[in-house]
Amino acid sequence: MILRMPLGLAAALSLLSLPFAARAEDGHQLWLRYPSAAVGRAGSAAISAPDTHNRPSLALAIAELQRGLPARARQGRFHLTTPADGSWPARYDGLGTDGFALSSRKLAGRTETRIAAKTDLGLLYGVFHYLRLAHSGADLGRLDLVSSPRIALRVLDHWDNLDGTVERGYAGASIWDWWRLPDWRDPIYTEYARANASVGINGAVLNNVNAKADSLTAPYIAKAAALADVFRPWGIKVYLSARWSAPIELGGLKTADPLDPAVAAWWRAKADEIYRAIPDFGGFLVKANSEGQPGPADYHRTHAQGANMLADALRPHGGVVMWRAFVYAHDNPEDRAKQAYNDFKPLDGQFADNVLVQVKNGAIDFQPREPFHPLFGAMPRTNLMMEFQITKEYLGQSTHLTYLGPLFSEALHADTLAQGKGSTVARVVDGSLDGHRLTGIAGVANIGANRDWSGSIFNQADWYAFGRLAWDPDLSPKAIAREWAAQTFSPAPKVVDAVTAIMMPSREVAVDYMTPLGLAHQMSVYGHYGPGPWVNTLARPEWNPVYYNRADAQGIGFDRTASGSNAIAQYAPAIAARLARPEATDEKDLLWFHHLPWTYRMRDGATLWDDLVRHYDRGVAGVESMQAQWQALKPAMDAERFEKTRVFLTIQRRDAQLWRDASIAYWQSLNHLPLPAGSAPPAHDLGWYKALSFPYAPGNP
Ligand code: GCV
Repeated sequence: MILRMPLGLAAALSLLSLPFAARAEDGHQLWLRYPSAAVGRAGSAAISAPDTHNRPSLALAIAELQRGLPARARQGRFHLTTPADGSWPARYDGLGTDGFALSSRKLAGRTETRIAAKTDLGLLYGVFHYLRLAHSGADLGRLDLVSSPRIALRVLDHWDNLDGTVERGYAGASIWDWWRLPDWRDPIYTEYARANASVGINGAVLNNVNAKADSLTAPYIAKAAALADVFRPWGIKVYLSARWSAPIELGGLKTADPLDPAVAAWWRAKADEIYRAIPDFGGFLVKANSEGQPGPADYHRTHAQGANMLADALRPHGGVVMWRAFVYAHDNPEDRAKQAYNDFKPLDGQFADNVLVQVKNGAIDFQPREPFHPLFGAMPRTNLMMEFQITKEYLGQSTHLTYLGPLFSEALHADTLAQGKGSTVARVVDGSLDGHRLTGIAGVANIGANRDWSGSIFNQADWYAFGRLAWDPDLSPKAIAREWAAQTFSPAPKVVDAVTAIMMPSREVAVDYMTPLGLAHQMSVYGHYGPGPWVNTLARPEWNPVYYNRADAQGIGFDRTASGSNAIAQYAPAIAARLARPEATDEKDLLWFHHLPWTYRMRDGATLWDDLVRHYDRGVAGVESMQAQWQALKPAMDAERFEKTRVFLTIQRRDAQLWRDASIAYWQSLNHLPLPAGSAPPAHDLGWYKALSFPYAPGNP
């Protein structure tokens, strides 16, 4: 079938069929702006594609191509094909499900572009990739590429509560309108699905891991089913966080013991009920025996026994269990960083084949920098999936510009050495290291009801980067920043260069002003936003910053060598040997692994104290430089997005100073050391910083 229509009309029609932002530059259109200058003028595009009857993903692919085709590609011809539609080139046989091939050539002065995929969803991904190239200024006349996702399940975890709040959410209320679902299907759901599909995300866990059993009741299953219906053509499956004690709370059982036949039967019936409403339901995500949540350990059963019981219930339907390894217990005096490994490593090989153990990138909790979690590489007979946090609980939340591409990439490229050099975390996660087929990666979503979705324009880049790295963990964060900047602002090289130059160092800048040299979890009690290195009053020891910094008159840092908690022994022997010696430890991780005197000599000859202060100074200077770089971009920016980012950078500058000054004031109250030459004293005394209070910080549970 050849579709030929004036592109102006095509664009108008597709705008009618998809919800569209009336206000132009408030960030709502994300990276999918397709600037009207490029698509709004008359012209014609010829698209040959199979009949779309009963092929909703194919229909979406065609509509998206019509909607987004830039002026310079308008005279071309496009062919969309799958093997079922004939004329399938043998060289594409190796394409994975969801993968696509893009090729183009000039024929009689016209560009012929072929988008080929094994599935209609692959075609949709191919179209999005074509448009990504088109709006990033690529040469569209000589394309020849194939691309398949390396990881099968590319999932957003929403920590959204049924009352509309979002735990650790900094972009307003939840976008799920549970109250009016399933009747009212807000157009935002389609926009959400489209944005995710554009970067290859194919799953959404709808509710918070701190789950309410209500999500598993019939009315809420019907609500989830309505969302699943909207998401389906975009290739997105829904999953639910399951509360372990639901058989008691909903089923009236006396126990949730996974080995009790009545409990297993309850879950089987529940799974059957869900699949009747959502035939392609993805499965359950479970937080068990962690931070007060119930779990199998309440009945002296292991995580594997718990996960496998649920997996049995889902297996007949093709569902999976994503079982979180984020566990630590208040009554366990062991170093918190060691507890998940201690619990899970002995269970390697015991998890069912439709279980994925979901491991955070580091062993504590989404800090500005953490060494990779030692479970990666330590459980070769288990499907391990990665959990990143896209929402920036510990990285300045919505107002600090801290691009997470480098953080994600750093974790994925860490070498576990589990099977010699090159045993990267990415190869554990994509299954290639240990031959796993069921693979997954999750990102805790940073999406809310704010017009700009993520609480700031630049936070959108973290959502984007997560999707792109989930598709291909080897993509460079810089290349991702460039393509995001081109689509979000302008493909003009000057703009792309300048925006990328702001983004790339930004995470390191935040590390510098918050938690340099391997410090971690120094955030205040008020929503993990500002500084609180002195805090020692929280209910559990490992919730207190002093637990992590261990600072006193003599020194600072957490000894995780053999003379301390010996957490380093959880890594491969060659890594542990390196980490045993401070002088062989990467200085970025120094105080994560070592307790050192303030006078310890760093590699550059400076004392640890002087170096620490310089890092704080560098952090503040880094924000100043981001401000100046942004200011210089003003002529190239629309007023609305320019101003919002400008103001946010002002907030970030103020916060960076606060972080620096408060931290230094506290360390000085312990070590009484002078500041290095050229470093200004904190603006206030320690008491002033301690007295600051921010009781209504957003996102707190
Ligand atoms: C969903 C941290 C956060 C909690 C979060 C928890 C988790 O502790 O502060 O809000 O709870 O991680 O990942 O389960």
